[in-house]
Amino acid sequence: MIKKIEHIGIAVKSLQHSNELFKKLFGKEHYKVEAVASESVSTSFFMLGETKIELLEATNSDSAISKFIEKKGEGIHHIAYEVDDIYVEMDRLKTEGFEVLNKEPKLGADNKLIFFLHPKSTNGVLVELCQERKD
Ligand code: CMX
Repeated sequence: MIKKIEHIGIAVKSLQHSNELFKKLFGKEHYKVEAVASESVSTSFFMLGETKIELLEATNSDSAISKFIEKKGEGIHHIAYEVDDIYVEMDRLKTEGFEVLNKEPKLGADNKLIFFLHPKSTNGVLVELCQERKD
């Protein structure tokens, strides 16, 4: 079951610059910075009520974030939905005909197991499904 929007990911050119910008916008600091080597990104998180905003900066030119910014510029990159059982949701969404981009859920930022749906199968919006790691 999909429970709620867990976070919205925003692609930025400079985490340092955007941390300052979003600090002014939200009136509060980001609560953490985390590098995700497997995704070639550096991230920072702001908490807004129950929803997080994740800023993503590419750490190399092969990163999905580099390619996205090159093509579309900075902006909303994905919406992440929290699920209660990531393996059940992966099977369900495959069966429903969505294009699942990962063979298995993988480790993402913020201690989450994650997988993605191709934006071509979700009306042009990259969808991340995530679940808190339990171990
Ligand atoms: N949102 C909407 N559309 C997107 C997109 C995004 N974030 N990224 C790419 N696209 C579009 C492109 O504009 C292109 O559209 P057109 O064909 O109309 O020009 C199309 O998707 C390209 O698709 P593709 O050739 O299959 O693939 P790309 O090499 O551009 O990669 C994607 C796109 C989504 C498959 C790839 O970025 C991916 O696997 N993403 C999942 C992993 C990820 O995004 N990691 C970074 C975040 C990690 C984190 O949150 O920690």
